Amino acid sequence: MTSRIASVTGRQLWDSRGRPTVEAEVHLESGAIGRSIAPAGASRGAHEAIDLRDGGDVFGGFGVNRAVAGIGAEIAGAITGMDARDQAGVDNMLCDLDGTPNKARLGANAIVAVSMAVLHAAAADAREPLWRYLADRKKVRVPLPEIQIFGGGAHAGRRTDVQDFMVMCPKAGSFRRALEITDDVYRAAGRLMEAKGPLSGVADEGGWWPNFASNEDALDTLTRAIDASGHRAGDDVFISLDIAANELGDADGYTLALDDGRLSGEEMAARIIAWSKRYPILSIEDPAGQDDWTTMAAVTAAVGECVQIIGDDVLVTNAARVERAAEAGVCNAALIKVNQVGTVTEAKAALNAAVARGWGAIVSARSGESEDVTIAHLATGWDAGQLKVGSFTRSERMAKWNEMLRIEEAIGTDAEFAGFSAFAGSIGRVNA
Ligand code: 2PG
Ligand code: MG
Repeated sequence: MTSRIASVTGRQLWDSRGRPTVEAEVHLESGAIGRSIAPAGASRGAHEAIDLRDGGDVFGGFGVNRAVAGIGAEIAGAITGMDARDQAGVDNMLCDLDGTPNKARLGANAIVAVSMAVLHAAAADAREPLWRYLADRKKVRVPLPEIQIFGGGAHAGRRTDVQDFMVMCPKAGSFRRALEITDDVYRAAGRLMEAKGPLSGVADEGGWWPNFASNEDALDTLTRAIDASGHRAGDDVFISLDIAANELGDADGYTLALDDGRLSGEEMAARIIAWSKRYPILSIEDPAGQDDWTTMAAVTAAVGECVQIIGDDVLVTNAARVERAAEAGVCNAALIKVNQVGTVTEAKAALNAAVARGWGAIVSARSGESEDVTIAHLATGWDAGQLKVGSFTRSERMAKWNEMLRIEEAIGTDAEFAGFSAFAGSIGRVNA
């Protein structure tokens, strides 16, 4: 009875956008089993690891037959017999086997599914829930959620330029209470949207479809929704934005199609800084394109003492990029998406690099998701402090929030909600 890997298989499943995705299943000699499903992004950075898709006409080119075949053949051949508890050893083997800098040959979708399945198998072998296996007896906090109310950008036919309009409730005291408050805001926002005109359903991550005249109209409506929900904007509920500016341009300029067209990097920084002063904003992700570190650093220099500035496409969960970005004062928090880099070990290294710099860290879902709840366990077990999953509807999102409720319950009376402690430097203190 050992924790050695006995078999590795892959299969094609379907994700929340109805596209094929990869599931990996790992069996250990002890009988323990681990399974995990690869997520998929829509607003992707150029420096991300690359999924292997079949191309052609079938399933819009999104087929994963080649990725699945690679798991059952090459990957299984390489890691069968390895100890599942040696996550770094397995992940290094996966990287070496792939042999490309961006996982393009075997596919980040295949590699991430296998890497996470091995982790699940190791936790099952230790007879521990994954979060506790990762915490390794250290005390961990229950992460602060950021939850989408309106979804725009690449997730909603670009109806707004800004991609995610979210809320954070750092004073909630518990994860359970943060969800209750968010539900109040989500429903109040729905009523305001209905009053504006016909409600047009929801975007890719389940947030309300954004029928707005301008990006500021969305910010005004969200602020009003918070107040209408019976909570206080800028006190117990704050706004968090993912600008996903990589989709809007680069150092040569940005296009805010809903507002006034073309902005230079300097004008973009000025616009974001003005928003952060005018609205109860606590966190802003990717206010500039992936290689426009000048604009990003300008925003961080101006408001980084009181607003969290998160790097997503800018950092792509890459420890080396986190180090370089920290040197350049580009942001003060890192978004951590395992599939952006490809393996659990590399994602943890990026998180460690962020934490070592005193940054905030947010474990995040992708816009294409599934019932897989691994990220709830990573956010808790790694003590990241924050978790981003998408909106407060749709089961691929609710599965993660619900798993967090189970984890909070399992931690019991010991559970410490991260709240304002999740933020870098003075941000928590200034806003508390
Ligand atoms: C992001 C994510 C989640 P995607 O930009 O942070 O909202 O989107 O998975 O499409 O990259
Ligand atoms: Mg993002």
